[in-house]
Amino acid sequence: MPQDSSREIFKVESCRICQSKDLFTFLQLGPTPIPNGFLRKGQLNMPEKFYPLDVCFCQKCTMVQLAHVVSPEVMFKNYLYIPSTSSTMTDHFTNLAQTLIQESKLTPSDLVIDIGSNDGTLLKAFKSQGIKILGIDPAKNLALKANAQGIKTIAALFNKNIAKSLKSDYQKPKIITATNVIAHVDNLHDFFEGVSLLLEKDGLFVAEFPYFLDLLKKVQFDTIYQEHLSYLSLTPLTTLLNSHGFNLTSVLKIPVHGGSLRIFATKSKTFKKNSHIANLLAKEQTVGIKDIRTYLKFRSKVDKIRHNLVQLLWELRLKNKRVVGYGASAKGNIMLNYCRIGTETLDYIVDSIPYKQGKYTPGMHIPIFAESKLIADQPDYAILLAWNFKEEIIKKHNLYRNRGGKFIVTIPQLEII
Ligand code: DWN
Repeated sequence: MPQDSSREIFKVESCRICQSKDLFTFLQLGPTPIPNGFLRKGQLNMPEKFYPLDVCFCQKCTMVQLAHVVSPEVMFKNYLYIPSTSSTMTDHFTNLAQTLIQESKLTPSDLVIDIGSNDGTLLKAFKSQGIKILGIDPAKNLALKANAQGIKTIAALFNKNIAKSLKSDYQKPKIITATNVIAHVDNLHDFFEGVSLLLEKDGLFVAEFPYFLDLLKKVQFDTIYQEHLSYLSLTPLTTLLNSHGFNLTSVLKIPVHGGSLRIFATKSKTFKKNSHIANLLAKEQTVGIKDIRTYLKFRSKVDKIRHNLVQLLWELRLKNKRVVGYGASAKGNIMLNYCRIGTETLDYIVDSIPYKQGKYTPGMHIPIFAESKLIADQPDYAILLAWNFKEEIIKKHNLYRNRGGKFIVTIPQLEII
């Protein structure tokens, strides 16, 4: 259903892939504030907007999706997530560009368009190899930053109309990439009509997104939030791609963001499929993505994580232990709001991003400081709220741990390291 941009939120009446109305809500995490909506001190006493966070699955095509859509205007107009703040993601995107240049035999006359290009981290890697690039991103603050660094970026939310205007102003791209984007798109049919219009006839569409089977297996419920409208698996995605004349040619499981999929799709008539596709589709069936019991089991695992975490923090408080948070991430804010963990439990959160330092987390209003405070203050425990960077973060803090400091990891299960 096309979004009425004048409305801030609306309820999903039918599946965004197959239009079925048979949507089963299996988890309710809300209401919560937008998890990237960090507050300045002066905003703490002002009214804060909370939005529902109900998750449902389509009993016809198995697409897992939020039951409400919050306007992209609310979420992306001033977007604070920047992948280049972590070496994990910078390395990841450099490798992706090199892989695509080699496998697609790109030459300097070829154009690559990145939808949801953010601060241009991926496009910089293509540009450094002499490939023509163009970014599209709805966040004006990020487009400004990317253009200032010589990464041509159009500040717009990609759709069929944008594709039409790009088609008249630019050559057809040989590759269109979309990393951590399609899960954020409400009108997926309009999106893929745009990709289909823009892409070179035998061109390649490459997308990356957190994989729903990883979310299910590792109980990554804190990655469920308003900007992630869909939680993608291959079964419904194949239905969607096929309906726009695309065929999956390859899929690859990758470790970023707790476990993601990289998919390759083309409209070319001459294509080879790799065997992983059939294997993963079969695995989705055996895991039971069509079975309501799968989702009810997931819900009880989520409640167990909440119970165990709150219980542990209570015990630590009774022992007068000092606990802080590490990584003011969107997922961390979902965890904190769902478990009602506030400044009564966490003194503060440390984070490497200057944007976030000096601000407060949405909903629970926990103050955010630079990472250096962890060493200066040496609290007893730090809850790792950015578990997707567990290795990178813990590797930095031998001194903190050698002095007796401990990290609490919550996902996929509670552990103290
Ligand atoms: O879809 C999205 C996924 C891909 O990532 C976006 N919607 C938003 C984002 O989710 P997030 O906010 O959970 O992002 P991060 O990048 O997982 O958050 C990590 C946080 O941890 C950042 O605020 C930076 C911080 N950090 C840190 O303090 N020290 C990160 C590293 C690597 C560090 O060493």
